[in-house]
Amino acid sequence: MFKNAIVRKPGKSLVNGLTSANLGKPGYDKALTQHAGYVAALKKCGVEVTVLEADERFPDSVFVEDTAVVTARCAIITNPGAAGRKGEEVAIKEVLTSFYDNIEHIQPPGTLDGGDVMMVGNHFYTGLSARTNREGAAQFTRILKKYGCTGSAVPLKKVLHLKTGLAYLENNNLMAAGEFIDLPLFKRFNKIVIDESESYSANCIWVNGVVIMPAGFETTKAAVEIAGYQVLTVDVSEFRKLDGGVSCMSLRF
Ligand code: CIR
Repeated sequence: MFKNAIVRKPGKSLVNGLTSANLGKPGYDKALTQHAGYVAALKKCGVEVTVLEADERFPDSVFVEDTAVVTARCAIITNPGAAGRKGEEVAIKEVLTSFYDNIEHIQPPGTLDGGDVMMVGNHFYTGLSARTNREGAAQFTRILKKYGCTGSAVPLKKVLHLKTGLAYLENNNLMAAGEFIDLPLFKRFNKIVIDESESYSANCIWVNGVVIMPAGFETTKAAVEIAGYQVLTVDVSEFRKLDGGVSCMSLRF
């Protein structure tokens, strides 16, 4: 169960965020409203939400997930892989020190984005992506070992982050899209296979038994409900324009 979540409000500089989506520029006012809706959904799942003010220096800083990996035993501050995002992690570390005694770091030349890490109990799958390099993943696995956890690497082919195409819903249930559907590594899971036309909806989060997912993906929503979950949908269209989604917008622990 998660007790806490940390989020950061989007800033006006959001319009300059990194993207490959080709969906146009996000609207600031709309993004603020959507962000408030996202926070409300987290609260409905019973977590205490720490809402950080916008940091205009970093257009992508609303995507706090990439700056740290928060586990039951330690917080690992990342070295984000995109040049323009390096430094976002400094303020997140300050916040996490009031929640964690054990804080670790990914050190250069290692890079790692939290969006590349999927937690399954004490095991952490780490995507090797344009953002997370082998050195970052190796450091991460060494840190996990210190805390009695394990890690394994998953080379990515197309997606930005591992959790762009995967979401673990506990109880051995895994949502999978695109390149992950037939990957032998994930054979042991009960898979909720996401249709190509709804692949964006693979980026969802399990929060205390409830699944928060993006609005507008009815086939996926029905499949998650059939699997036995209550679903909360949130409109995150403005964040999608920056390749972000519901997992990227919070740290949950
Ligand atoms: C970026 O390219 O870094 C942001 N525009 C999107 C980050 C999405 N984060 C995530 O999937 N964890």
